[in-house]
Amino acid sequence: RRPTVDHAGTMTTPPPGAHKTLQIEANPNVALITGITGQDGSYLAEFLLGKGYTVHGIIRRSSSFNTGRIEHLYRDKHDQDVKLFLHYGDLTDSSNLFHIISTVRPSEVYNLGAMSHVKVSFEMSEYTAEADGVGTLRLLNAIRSAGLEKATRLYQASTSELYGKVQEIPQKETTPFYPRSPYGVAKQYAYWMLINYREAYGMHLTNGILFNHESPRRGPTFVTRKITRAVARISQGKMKTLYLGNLDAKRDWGHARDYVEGMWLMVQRDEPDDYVLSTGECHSVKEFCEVAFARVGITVQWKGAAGSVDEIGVDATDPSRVLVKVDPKYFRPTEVDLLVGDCSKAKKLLGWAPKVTFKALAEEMVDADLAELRSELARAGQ
Ligand code: NDP
Ligand code: GDR
Repeated sequence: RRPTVDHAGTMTTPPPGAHKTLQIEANPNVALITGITGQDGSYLAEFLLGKGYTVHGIIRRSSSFNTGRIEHLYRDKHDQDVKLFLHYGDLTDSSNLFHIISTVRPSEVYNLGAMSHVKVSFEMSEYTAEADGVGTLRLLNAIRSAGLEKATRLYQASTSELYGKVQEIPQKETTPFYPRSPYGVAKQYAYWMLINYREAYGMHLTNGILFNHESPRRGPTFVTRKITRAVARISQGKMKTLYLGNLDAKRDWGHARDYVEGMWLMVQRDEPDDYVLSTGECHSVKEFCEVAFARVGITVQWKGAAGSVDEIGVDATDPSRVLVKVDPKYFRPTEVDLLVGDCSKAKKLLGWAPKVTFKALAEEMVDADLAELRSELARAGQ
């Protein structure tokens, strides 16, 4: 009857015989990743394979290929020494999750699967609650039902969106939450389910409260990638103007590759806990545009009333060339104005620190989009 310290710092000891369940052993060095086809899932799979893990991933059935980000890792299962296995599944399907968990018996689960777009969550609020909120509960219950509650550790992709409306700057593990979207609220449900199951059943469950992290593999509708793809196209004369929403939103942007290492470090700790990962630096959407355009030799100058829908970004050497315009359709019904994290706890306890700077991140993304566009154009004979 191991005593545990709860979220409020109180020591609790379960009563004798409490929650006795059949306990099954997990397969050592076997990880299961939900959301393996996403940005983080692909970097995490690479990282874990590099550490010698056998990696299982859950993929969704789709009418077109959705495994582009992990194609370079995948080998035919008939080959020898295959270490990556994919399973069809979905966080909205309990029996499927139970089947996968009980057959794979992973020692570590990384729950990265989610409807992860904040703006889209206003349009698909119920589905977002199902996948991001209740989906996490389904996964926890699958682990318990499979008898793995003492054997399997789980990482939950929690988010700086939990902080939402600014309560404190910078935001850290103790900052109160005030989510501002159906996505944020669904993730808050998942966050607290983890803490409840940790305290109720002594499970090794960790919330990583990660601030925005990007890469050349970032989905093209998130603002950074939308900007870097447009910058590449504008520089090659394939696009004239980029339409964005709130130019003044401020975010703490890091590199996804750095952040997946932090996820793994959290899971390796003897005791489960919750950690912020961030860079501690905050930049606006406008600043991201400036650095990205500078990479292709264009200086952006902002004109019109700052913060209004009439503000535009023009080419400083040819002001008739409008590079950026505001389209209110990209505004959110409720916005998160400013996020900047304090990751001192992760630095101290995990020895984690971000390596890639804001400028280097934006430049890497522009370079990758330029290279991709050039090869597309070459293929098309242009
Ligand atoms: P992506 O949107 O790139 O990837 C999301 C993944 O989840 C994809 O593999 C997607 O599959 C899968 N998925 C979506 N819905 C379901 C479902 N119902 N069942 C199973 N899988 C599903 O997100 P990121 O890689 O950027 O983020 C990973 C996680 O971290 C997400 O949970 C996100 O909310 C969270 N997060 C992300 C941050 C960031 O800045 N990137 C910051 C903080 C948290 P498919 O490819 O088929 O669409
Ligand atoms: P975010 O990322 O909402 O922080 O969620 P996103 O890149 O979508 O938006 C960042 C900020 O940019 C503003 N913005 C725009 N955003 C988009 N997508 N498109 C635009 O045209 C645009 N113009 C301005 C937004 O209003 C916002 O303020 C990401 C996701 O990865 C979540 O899953 C994750 O939890 C959080 O980061 C941390």
